[in-house]
Amino acid sequence: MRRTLIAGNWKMNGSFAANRSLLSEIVAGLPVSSDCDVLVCAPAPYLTQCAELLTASPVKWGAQDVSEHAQGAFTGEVAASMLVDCGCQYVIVGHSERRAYHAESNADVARKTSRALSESLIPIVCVGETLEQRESGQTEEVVAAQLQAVLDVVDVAQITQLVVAYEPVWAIGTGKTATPQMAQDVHAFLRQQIALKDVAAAASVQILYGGSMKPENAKDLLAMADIDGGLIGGAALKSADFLAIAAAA
Ligand code: 3PY
Repeated sequence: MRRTLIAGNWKMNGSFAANRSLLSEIVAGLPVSSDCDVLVCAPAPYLTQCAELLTASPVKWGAQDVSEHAQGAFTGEVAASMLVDCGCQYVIVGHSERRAYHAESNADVARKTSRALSESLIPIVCVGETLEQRESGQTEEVVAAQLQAVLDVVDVAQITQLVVAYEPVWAIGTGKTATPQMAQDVHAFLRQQIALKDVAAAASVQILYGGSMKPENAKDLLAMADIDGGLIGGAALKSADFLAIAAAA
């Protein structure tokens, strides 16, 4: 049985003051559920604040990106070991905004995934197609290539330490959401792709849906057989919305 993961992706939002309010409201309002994990992925400068405010709570924290390099002369980069130092357990890799605005390729995402795993950080590997790709019938081809690049660099034991997030690019920050069935179809396809490498690992990998998940659609999305949680953008910045999504899980 797979646990549900409700993960907030704060993107480049927040301040010490705003985070303090948001996190204290989340901690105070968290539903008591033993099969749902709650995670916030904060901008790097706030990870130590997350450690300070969340250590005594069940809420986990993680980062939004990681360097593929271990350490050294890489100005501006943040190493996986540094994220671990800040208490992170997870890191998002290959979000479509990084693929689009920072030209991250499937190979880059695979190297970041390997680096995260080598430091025992759980990578949340994002895959997803653009509107143009969906409309031209390329969804499966695109997400399969994105996923395969990662599967090629991990061994079977490591697959079970991955989280995959299906985030259709056309549903990110647009308010549009995939219908539960559209999302389920892609999640089932991704799980089949993993099963080609290892059936048992495929059954245990968490696959999250991301892309305008909000309180109004969370229950129906999370009810689908292969949707094991959400990677939540805008709604993760409002405690009431984030808590409502966690309660729907
Ligand atoms: C969104 O929901 O907009 C996201 O990009 C979540 O990662």
